Amino acid sequence: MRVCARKWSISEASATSEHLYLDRRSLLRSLSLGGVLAGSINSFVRGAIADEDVGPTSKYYPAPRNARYVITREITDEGIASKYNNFFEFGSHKSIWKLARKMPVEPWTVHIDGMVHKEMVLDFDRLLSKISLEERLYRHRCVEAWSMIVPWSGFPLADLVRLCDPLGSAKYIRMETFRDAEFAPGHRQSWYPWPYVEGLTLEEATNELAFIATGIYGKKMPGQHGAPLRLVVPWKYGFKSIKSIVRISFTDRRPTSFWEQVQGSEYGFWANVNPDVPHPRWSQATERLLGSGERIPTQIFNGYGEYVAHLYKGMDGESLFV
Ligand SMILES: Nc1nc2c(c(=O)[nH]1)N[C@H]1C(S)=C(S)[C@@H](COP(=O)(O)O)O[C@H]1N2
Ligand SMILES: [Mo]
Repeated sequence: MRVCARKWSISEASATSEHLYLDRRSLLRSLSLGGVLAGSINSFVRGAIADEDVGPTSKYYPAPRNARYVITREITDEGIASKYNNFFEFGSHKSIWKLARKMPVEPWTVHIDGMVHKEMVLDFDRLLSKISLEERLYRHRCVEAWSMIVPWSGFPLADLVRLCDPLGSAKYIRMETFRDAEFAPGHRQSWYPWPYVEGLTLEEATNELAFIATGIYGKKMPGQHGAPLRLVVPWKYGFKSIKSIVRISFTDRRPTSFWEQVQGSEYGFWANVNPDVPHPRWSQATERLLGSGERIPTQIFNGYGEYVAHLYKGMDGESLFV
């Protein structure tokens, strides 16, 4: 096991002290999850890497499957999904798993700031010890026209938003990935606007589909999939589902996401899946299923229109599908 206790750096100095803050009572109040939040704060071995089936959080998996989010098509083979990844911090090729799976993830903290009643630094392990996880089967559609069907474990983003206690005037949530040029070679590619940033409206973030995944395939999240916690917004192109989150900010200004800054005409803020709106350089009408390689029709909102189409009513002036 790799022994490494350093913390990931975040892009700006935080106004909050380094003291790890998580108020149990306010968490229990703000998360209406019922009486399941037992368990004590664990002591743990520092320096565990993400993909080992050991460490303080591995005991939470597998989580019970939520029957509301089941898909009839076959689940993508784990060995394939875990070796074909986008995680530009580790390089722009699809084999970043070899390096990313070794990323150190303990300790891991998430800074909560911006338009909130109280800024906080959440300790990931403590957070998990107080939340009940569930498993959801979701489709995932990359803007590059490949797709997969995977079982994520985690909890609704809406629960985390409630815990963060944003001001009534906040309109957007902005999320940021770690920065570490030593461990993640992509961060040395200075032409990219690091750190990776993504954003949603608060309405999107509190939609029932928006999910914080902490595991996949019934195990805790391996590094290449965005350990220890990543966003999953299955009705949008995959790049919106930001990995390895270290900061969550609330704001009244629409955040500029990483890919929007790189090439806004090809990767916009909304990025909702739509087979009828081609990418400027390729069609989005069909997708290649990882594993079988089968080509299948792409669906509007990636098949999740009944959950999310109402979010975009009356917004015809916006580029909702780029
Ligand atoms: N921080 C970060 N998050 C990211 C990316 C990335 O490069 N960096 N790639 C995105 C893209 S393009 C896709 S398709 C998905 C891929 O998730 P997976 O590798 O777990 O399948 O992660 C998204 N989240
Ligand atoms: Mo993607």
